[in-house]
Formats: sequence, structure tokens, C-alpha cells
Amino acid sequence: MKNIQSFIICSGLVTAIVIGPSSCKPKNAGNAVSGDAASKVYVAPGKYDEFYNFVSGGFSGQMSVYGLPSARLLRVIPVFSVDPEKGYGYSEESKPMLNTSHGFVPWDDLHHEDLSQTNGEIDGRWIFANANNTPRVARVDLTTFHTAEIIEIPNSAGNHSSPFITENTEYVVAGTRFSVPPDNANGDVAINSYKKNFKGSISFISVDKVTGSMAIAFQLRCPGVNFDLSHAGKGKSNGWFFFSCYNTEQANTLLEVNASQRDKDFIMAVNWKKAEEYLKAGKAVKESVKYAHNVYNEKTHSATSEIRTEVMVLDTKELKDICYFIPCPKSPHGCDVDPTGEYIVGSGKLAALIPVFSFDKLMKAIAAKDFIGDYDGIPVVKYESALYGEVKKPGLGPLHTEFDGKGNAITTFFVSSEIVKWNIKDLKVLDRAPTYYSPGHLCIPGGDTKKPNAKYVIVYNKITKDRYLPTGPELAQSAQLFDISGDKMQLILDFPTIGEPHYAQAVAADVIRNNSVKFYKLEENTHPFVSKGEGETKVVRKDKRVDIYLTAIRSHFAPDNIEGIKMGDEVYWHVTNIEQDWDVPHGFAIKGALTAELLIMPGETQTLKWTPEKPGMYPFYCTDFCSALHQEMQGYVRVSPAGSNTALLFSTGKNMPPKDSAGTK
Ligand code: K7E
Ligand code: CUA
Repeated sequence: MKNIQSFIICSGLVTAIVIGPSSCKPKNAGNAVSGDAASKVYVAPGKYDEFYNFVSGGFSGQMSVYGLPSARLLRVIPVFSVDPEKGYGYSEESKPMLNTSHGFVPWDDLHHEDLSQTNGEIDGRWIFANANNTPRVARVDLTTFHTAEIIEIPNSAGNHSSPFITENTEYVVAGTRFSVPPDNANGDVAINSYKKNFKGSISFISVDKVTGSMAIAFQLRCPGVNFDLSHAGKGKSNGWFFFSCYNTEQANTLLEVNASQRDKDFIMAVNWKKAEEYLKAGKAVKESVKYAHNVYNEKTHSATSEIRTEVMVLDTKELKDICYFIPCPKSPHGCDVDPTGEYIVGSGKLAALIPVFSFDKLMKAIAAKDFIGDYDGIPVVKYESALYGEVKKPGLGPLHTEFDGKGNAITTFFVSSEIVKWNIKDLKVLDRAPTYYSPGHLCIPGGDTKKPNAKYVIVYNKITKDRYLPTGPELAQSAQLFDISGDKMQLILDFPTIGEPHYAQAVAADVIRNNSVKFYKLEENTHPFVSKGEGETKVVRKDKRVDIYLTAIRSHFAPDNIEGIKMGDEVYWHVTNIEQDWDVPHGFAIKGALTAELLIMPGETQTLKWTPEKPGMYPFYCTDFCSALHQEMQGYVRVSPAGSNTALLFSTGKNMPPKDSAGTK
């Protein structure tokens, strides 16, 4: 996203001259906020915020959770990147979550999030997120704020137009950014054979209504363009999905010039109910692929990863009536559908206007076959036949739009650094407010659902320049909170973000906060290495593998003296937190461990694998300040040379018999 501005000079002339990474500082870009801003964002100590705000972390691979309006950071949820703070991706239990067909991938680029919906309203059960780089979709469980499931997407590269959901969370979609040769084809082809060999792909991932479990129901094989963003139809347009496409030039080099040639690219309208019919009628082709499906089980407290090998593919060129292209000026990015489902807004990054399409007109045009031809076998609807109207001169570099539920839309303008509110019916600009600077996404609570809650809009900026204390070469990216309850949008707060924020979701806190899991029930823990009490703790050797069954409770580990570990052993620390109370995690860390700490929730078991690298004494301790005697929560493990006769012993609270060889009697 960061180089769009280099296409457009601040005067508004569209040009391909690179002018460097500066954007236009808005006129009247004062820093002042009005006098009552502080009181609008002040949430007194001990009081709760009114909204949760889930913010994507971009290249951090994680998701952060803020309370609004205070912008207090509540949590960073590890999703696609390892997180030593929580042991995510380091504990034996969580490692399978990051498994892919390429092996263990410890990082990704998370751009978009979508909260689950029932009847077009946020139901607070799950939030989905996309991995851009190694294509994946994650589901985070909002009772635990843990990543519960990750599914990899085959036939895809750069999973950008994802993870947008249908109004009853029947499907999460994942559209490929890069077109590539399909996985079952020979990918070892000349890059300049793009037009012949490269294909687009859109995946429909079904979501189980009760468990949330994901499965790839089918994929659409599409022309080789770049799919950028998407949103589902809703209400009258439920059953359809809309995707912005760029690079309809099918360029394979220097896209910044070569994919900006055509005056219009496309929005692709997808009739997914029709696709479902074709699937049921047996029209899909089974293709062999390889993708990982990773699931976290809250009873075993462990993830499993399975490699799947088949996917059902529907060819949109052969099977008519699934896909239609609507011309959309120029290099569209955001693709947003208003709360009624009638209006589809395309945001052409290089366009000087915002086209608004009408679902009713689109349906009529399709029925009347009002096409101007086809593109790679897909009918192209006449622009004017699908167009409701254009917002004229809205600003420069429109990117994303959300809706306030009162008949208005708010769009971000990357180049002119502002948000602009406009009326959907008469397409008139109502208000504009500067942002600091170069906004990408924006978010209104429920702003992409049927029922927005339009008290605030939060705008996520790419550049902060002079807004904060400098922090070396890299400056904070930021969010800005605007009060939109009145006619004028009013800036009331700036706050820095974790990683690079792209899309975000916000929802009234009450939808989520009462469902929180407080701790895991120990009696339901079916982890194979659980210790449900100190009486069950033990150390078990089997050849070179040593399993240590450890418990943690305020303020000691059991056992806390262990001897008889030998060089060459592979040691597994299975730590069960046997507390049964809210907010009493214990940590576990051991000197020299090449992994991370463990952070173990009450009732949970987590495992650290440790291979000592030399004989000696290794202290371990609790990392989470859990009680007044937290600093006493520690232990020792003794490592002896391979082949030594140190007996395997463990104890808590009493000294072990002096059976060893090194100086004790
Ligand atoms: Cu506009 Cu990746 Cu959604 Cu960022 S994308 S801004
Ligand atoms: Cu347990 Cu500190």
C-alpha cells in the first residue's frame, strides 16, 4: 500500500512520475482538537470502554485489541507470527498452528479482519483474519481471545481479498492477489507466459454454525488478474460477493506502470448461490493440492495439523452465470457494500471519482445480457448499466469506505490525507476532515454490516511524520478516532498502533465481554501429560526422552528439584497450572532454553521442549508476577554428562537422598 502516492501529484494530476514517498499535507492541518475532545475519550480508571476495537497488525502478523474511546491497548493476540511472550509457536502445543504445506512458517502479514455475523449483525463469536504471504485464514475465538483454527489456501498467493464473510457466516472468502499457475499444474514456466498459464482463484471456506470449524467448500478458477478486496452482498444482494480486481492488463512486470494502463479495471460480481448449485450438481473438478488445516483443541490444550490433499474447483469460464465483471475506474482497491445491500462502492486508487453501483441495475443488466463483451470468458456488464452514480471530486486516492447506517458513507483518501463523508442517495459530499497522514482503512463499529453503530469512525494511517515523539528511522503508525455522532466529523484522539494497521473491526463491548472464559476446568483437561494435582507429578524417562510432569500453583512448582537429566536427553516440561481462578497465569522459563517462555492459563497444560547443551545446574522460574512470593517460585534441574550414573530423582519441599556422584555424601 505504501507506494500508491507516488503515482499522483498533489495537484490531482494523474501521472506515472515517481515523486517519492511524500503525501500531501492537508491544508489547515492544525493539531488542535476542540475543547471537549478530552472528555469524550476519557474513561475513568476502573471503568470499562464502550467498544472493542480489533486492529490488524500488518507485517507484525498479529491482531491487537483496544478499548474505545480511550484507546487503551488491552491485548495483542498472536495469530500468524510466533510470540515468545505467550509461548505461541514455541510451546509444543501451539507449534502445529503455524504448520503449512511449506513447513513451519513463523510469520505472516495480517491485513484484514471480519467479525462473525448472524443475520447481518455482529454476533461476537469469532473474528477471522487473513495471512497475506503464505495464504491462510485464521479464526480467533472471542471467548478466549485465542487463535482457534488456521486453514491454508491452495492455488493462491498473496491472500489479500480475504477474510470477508457472508451475512450468516456461511462462508469466509479468500481471493488471491497474485494470479499463479494452479498448484496441480507445472509452475516451472516462463514468467512472460502469464496470460496463458496464470490463473486467479477465489476460495469459499465454509464455517460450521456451532463449532466455527472451517473447511474449503469450493474454489472458483478465475481469469489471471489481481484480486484486491471484497465484501459480501447483504439483504437483497445476499448470495452475491463483490471483488475489486486490478491488473486486468495481465502484466507480469513493473505493475506500477503496466497495470495502470487501462482506464477501467473491474469489480467482479460472484453469484455464490449459483456456484453452490453447480457444486451440488457435480460440476466441480477435484484437484490434488496440499494445504494445512490446523485446529486448537481447548480440552487437550493442543493443536493438531493435518495436510489435506483435495479441493473442489469450479471453472468460471465454463460454468456460466457465476461471475460477471463490472468496469470500475481505475485500479480499484476497496470494494464495499452499504447496509441495505443495494449500493456497491468501488474505490479506484487512481480515479478522480467514486463509482457507486446499483445491485438492482446490475441484476437487470445481467438479465438483459447488457454486456459489452467478455474478458477471458467472463461477461462484462456495461458500466452505465450497473452504475448508480458517481461521487464527483471527492478527494485524491480513495481507498476504503464504511457506512454509518444513516444513509452516509465515509471514504479514506490516501493521497489527499482526509476522510470524506458523502450521502449515498444523492452522492453529495457532506463533510471532510484531515487525517495525519495517508489513511488506509477505516472502521465504524459494524460499518460493514447491516447495522452500523455510528458513534465513531477510526482511521488507520500509514504515516505519522510529525505527530509523535520520534523513535529513530521508523515512526509509529497510528489510528485516529473521530466522533461522527453529529454533522461534522470531529477528531478526538490519536493513538499509535502495533505493526501496520490495515482493516479493523469494532463492536459494542457488551456483545463480547460477558462470554469470556475465565479459566479452564482442570477436570476437563485431557492433555496426555496433564498433572491434575501435585500427587500426579513425576519425571519419566524412556531412553533419551524425559517427560517432566510439573504443576504450578502460587507460589511453587512441583517438583522443584530434579536430578538425573543427562546430556543427549530430550526433555519435555509439561507444566499444568492447577489454579482454578480468573487471571492467575503462571510462567515457566529455564536458563538457556532455545525456545521461549511458557505462559500457562489456569487449568491449562503447556509443554516446553528443552535440550541442555552442557552439564551443569539450570534454574527455572515463574515469569508472571503471580503472588507476593512470586520471586520464590523457582526450581533447579541438574544436568550430568552422558553415561553418568546420577539417579533420576525429583522432589518438592524435602531434600533428595544423597545418591549422586559429585561431592554430596
Ligand atoms: Cu488497503 Cu492490504 Cu486492505 Cu492496507 S489494504 S490499507
Ligand atoms: Cu507463578 Cu509467578
